[in-house]
Amino acid sequence: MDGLKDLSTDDLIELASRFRLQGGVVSAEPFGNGNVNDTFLLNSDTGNRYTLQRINHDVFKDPVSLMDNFARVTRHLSQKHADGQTTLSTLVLVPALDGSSYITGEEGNYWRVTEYVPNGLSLEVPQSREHAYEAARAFGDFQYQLRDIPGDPLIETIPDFHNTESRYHAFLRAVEADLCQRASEAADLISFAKENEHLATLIRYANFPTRTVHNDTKLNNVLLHETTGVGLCVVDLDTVMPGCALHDFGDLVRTAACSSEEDEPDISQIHFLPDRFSALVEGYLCGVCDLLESVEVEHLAEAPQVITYELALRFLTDFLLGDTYFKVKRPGHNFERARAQFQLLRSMQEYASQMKSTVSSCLTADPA
Ligand code: GN1
Ligand code: MG
Repeated sequence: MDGLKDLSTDDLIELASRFRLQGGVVSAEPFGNGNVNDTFLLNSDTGNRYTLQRINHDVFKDPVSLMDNFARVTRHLSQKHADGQTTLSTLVLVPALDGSSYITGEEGNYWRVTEYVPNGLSLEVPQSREHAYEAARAFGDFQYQLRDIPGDPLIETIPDFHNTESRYHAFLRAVEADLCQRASEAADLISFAKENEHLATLIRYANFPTRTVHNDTKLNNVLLHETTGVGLCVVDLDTVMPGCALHDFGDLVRTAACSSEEDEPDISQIHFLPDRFSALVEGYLCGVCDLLESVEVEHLAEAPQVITYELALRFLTDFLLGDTYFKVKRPGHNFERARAQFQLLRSMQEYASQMKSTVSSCLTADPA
């Protein structure tokens, strides 16, 4: 992708030197598990650490507006933290030498630097109910704090991002085109996707309040404190934009109430975890305070199915189109991701009525 693999440590250090860092950078290494952007951890000779990120402009078509969103969101959240309205911290942008929030590099790449968040634990699979609760409380609080971000609505960094119906149509087009002759191999997954078409229209933006939401609430996008497990900081802010609260809740459940990572190749290992789900509902309802309207609360139990279905469609579509969107680590990786998500969906469907009762009982529980 854009010759990135050819970047040496010296290249990264040169990019880093264009930002106002403490000390000189002595090392730069790949960091994190993002499927879209490229992230590096920088260490400076003064002991400071930073993350350097390339914004994938094939995916994010307007990085300048994206960075404007990023700066507005972090400014707002840091003010809330300073005012004592939230215990969560937020990412801190490090300005470039010219004061801008980003730099442009070769081949039209956009780069930014944030301060490294110390003591943060980023999990792929929750290790306990407490982790699930804290992660959900943090994402709920994130939505709550952003309810009054001043100014115009944020720019949509990816239009129709959680429009499941348009994701379904893109999937149908990919099956039809079958550019890479992979549809026969994926026949079972394609059939399952079509059988579940009703999920594509269950949660439409227009039917719910528009809020400023995160839109990529994978468990690994919230840092918990590595020893106490308490929520520290929500990260990965590129898709923070107007959207629907239910997608955030659903995507967290997809990743935090599942026994396995999202690309688990052995589907017999993949199960929905009802005890984690109840912790997520409790944590989310605590974090989000009184923000939600009844129409949102009524769909909390269904949202995880919708978003799991949506991700399965996106992975399958990318597989059919030749792996052009998500980074892949091996041949068939997107196929495995799609298969895993459909398996999780099957497991969630077995628990559908229990999920509804869990939400109802959390709502009626005495909040004190
Ligand atoms: C991408 O890059 P990462 O891992 O934070 C994707 C999300 C998916 C996720 C699946 C902009 O997020 O929507 O849920 O992969 N981000 C974008 O792992 O498409
Ligand atoms: Mg992301």
